[in-house]
Amino acid sequence: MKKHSAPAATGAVQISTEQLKDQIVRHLHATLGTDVNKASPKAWWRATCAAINEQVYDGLRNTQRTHYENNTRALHYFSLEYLMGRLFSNNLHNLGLYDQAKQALGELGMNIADLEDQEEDMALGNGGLGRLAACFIDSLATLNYPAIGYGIHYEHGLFQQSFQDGKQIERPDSWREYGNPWEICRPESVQEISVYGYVETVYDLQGRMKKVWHPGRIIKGVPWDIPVVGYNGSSVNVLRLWESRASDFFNWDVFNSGGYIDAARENIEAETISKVLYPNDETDAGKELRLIQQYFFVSCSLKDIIRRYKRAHADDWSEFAKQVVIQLNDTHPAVSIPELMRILVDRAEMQWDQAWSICQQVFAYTNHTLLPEALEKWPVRLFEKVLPRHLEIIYEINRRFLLEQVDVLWPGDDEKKRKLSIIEENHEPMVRMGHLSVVGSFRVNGVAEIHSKLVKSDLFPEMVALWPDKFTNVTNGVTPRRWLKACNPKLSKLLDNHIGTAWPTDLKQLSKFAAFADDAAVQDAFMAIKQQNKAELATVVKKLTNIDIDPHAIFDIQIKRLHEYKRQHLNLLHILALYRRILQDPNYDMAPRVFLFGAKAAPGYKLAKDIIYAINKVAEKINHDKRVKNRLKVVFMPNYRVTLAEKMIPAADVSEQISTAGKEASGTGNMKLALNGAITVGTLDGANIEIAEEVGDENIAIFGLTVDEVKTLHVKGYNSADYYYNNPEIKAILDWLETDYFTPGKPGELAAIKRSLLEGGDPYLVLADFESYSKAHEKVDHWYRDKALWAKKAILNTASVGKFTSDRSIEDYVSRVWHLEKCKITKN
Ligand code: GPK
Repeated sequence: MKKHSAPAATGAVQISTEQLKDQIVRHLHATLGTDVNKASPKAWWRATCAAINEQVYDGLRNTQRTHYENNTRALHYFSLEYLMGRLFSNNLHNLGLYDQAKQALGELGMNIADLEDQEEDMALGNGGLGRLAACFIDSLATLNYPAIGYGIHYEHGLFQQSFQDGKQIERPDSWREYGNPWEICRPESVQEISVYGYVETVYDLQGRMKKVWHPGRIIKGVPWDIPVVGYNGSSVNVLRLWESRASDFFNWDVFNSGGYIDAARENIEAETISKVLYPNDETDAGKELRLIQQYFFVSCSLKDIIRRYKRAHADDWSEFAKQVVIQLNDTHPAVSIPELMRILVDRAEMQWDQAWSICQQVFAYTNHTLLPEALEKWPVRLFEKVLPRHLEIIYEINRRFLLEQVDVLWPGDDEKKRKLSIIEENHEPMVRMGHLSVVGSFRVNGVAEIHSKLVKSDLFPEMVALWPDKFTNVTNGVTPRRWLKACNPKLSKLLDNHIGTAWPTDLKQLSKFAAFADDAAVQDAFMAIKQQNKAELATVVKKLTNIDIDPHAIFDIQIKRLHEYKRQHLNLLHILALYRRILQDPNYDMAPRVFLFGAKAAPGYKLAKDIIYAINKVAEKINHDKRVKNRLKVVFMPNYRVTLAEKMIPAADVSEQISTAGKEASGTGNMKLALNGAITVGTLDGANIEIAEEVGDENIAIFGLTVDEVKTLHVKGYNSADYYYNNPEIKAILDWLETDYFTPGKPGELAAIKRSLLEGGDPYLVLADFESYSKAHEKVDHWYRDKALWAKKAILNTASVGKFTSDRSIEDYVSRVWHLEKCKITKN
């Protein structure tokens, strides 16, 4: 076996363990006002963060100076969500200081893992879209691209989930109640933004018409900067998050009694804007506060960008589109398009055409879903109330679009105009944010090959006819620093020893590991690591749920938001089928399996909550049934989040990626699990298709209808009842759910699932895919019984998924969309 030396962190920070110890102790004294002999774990954690920050801030200063000196073009990522998780171990790994910090803390009598557990997750996102943003800013910094992430500094991130008698309970997440060591408040860069009010038409001395917006409310945006440390101490970029406050302009100085109380009320209203993240994933909340959130952060961010631009260019706008590119992470920040138009036309007094040309060179839009309920639309009425001037600008954008584009290609075709109009003319007129985003952007991308195809064919076919070159694909990716190196240190060491240490920034190197797929010693080492990771997860499971699971069983994991289209209930039906087979045949032969779930349901999503409840109730029954003889266990992990994902993913044998074909835009959990050696049971949907291409058909268990078959079935007319009446197993399971078998004394409590699949018409084709899914699992069961075969497949999964690094996604964006130059950071 070839041995490689330990990772030599090239650009990494140089500091001795002794110096690191001194820094930690110094911060314990000088920053925390405590001492080694009485400091709490929290104080130790904070002191260590402060010591880490000394290195981080060096990098931050160097990066900002270098970018400024080189007058670099920069990417501005606009996202309502950043699902960052913890930063402690991430920052240490990226600085190349993890092992050293572990050593230093050890010598000080502290265990680094205990300190890591002091940190709250920074959960400023719902799921895939928010975590993608976090992976992207890691890759941007690692690849030395000038970039800044803009978003909202939510006081409360995604709710904390617990179960009470199996039902989801939500509690507020107060991640920074006692401060957050990773953020820097920048009062010198405060912005003020306006909402509400009315628009006045005035004429200047030359008789030119001008629109003047008289806002009803002014709100202050306070920026908080989170340094984003690139791997190997390359760039340190910034995530800038805006917190809303009442403007100073209003009112604490109104000191008569009535005024004072009114001022306090306005204060509260202003601060409400950044109070809480909307917990809906892929549903349009349609609430006034949400629109204000979107506008608030977009307006603050654009003003921030323009302030920075003007430092170098004053009022000369000719370089703006060369310096600035803005990526819209879904339509959530799409109000930036009329906002930039307003700034250019109303404020900078630019001609419309020139302003529009700038906009169309600056914005690019990523679509993350085709689900109709996720496509944002705002009632015109609401827009008019909150952003009256922006509505006028949208009307003008639309008027010109319909006249100069649509009517030119389809003269006199009112049907086309109706379909393409940014304004949906229905009973209640709506602003279509997807249409606005496509019209206002120079590039539009989907997030996996199939999804990008469907964006073109099903969502915006006429827009493709108008602008064929506007549309492209960038398949998602995940950062291998967090999702392999940091979360799976044992596997990382094994890889270092066999393929060298370059893989964290050159993930295609993993393919070299395929050469060891048949090597018995490597197979043993690989499976021994999986076994240890499973044992560690079993301890976590015991602590969180008090359920005992056997680390020798297959760990079969489905972790993602709870959604009908993701079909956790298909997984549940299969579990019920296995349980029933065991009850019917006490000798039913199956490799022991533990089914693990992690998922939050949007608080208002009734059926999603019903599914959580059903899984919990079925779990209770199965886990206590002696007849099962430990062949089957079911665990629903509470409060699934990034930190839990980091413990579950390295322990997974099987990865459940079972969405109805055509519904999952890409998925990114699928990538993380395969990277850590899990075998995918999946449909030909989203990035699963590309994973199958990479790992080969014999190393993945594909099942179910394809996108084309789904379409055909819907056209033909799908009748779920046929499957219920024709498949006795399906019938028995669904009928079972109606009894009180799983909810003693309370029959019917789990019946909503059956109803949705029968009366509800089974819109996600659960019953149609059930049999094929069950077969795929039988195949997996057989594979697992052959230890060498399984090890080989697992190794080949890890070795084959180098494509799915977010570094590759970023390089694709750079060449297809952003056209940035790398900027090597110089030290001074
Ligand atoms: C898509 F539209 C949305 C949304 O509101 N939230 C969200 O997390 C996900 N997504 C897709 O569902 C995933 O398939 C995809 O991998 C992820 O975005 C990142 O692109």
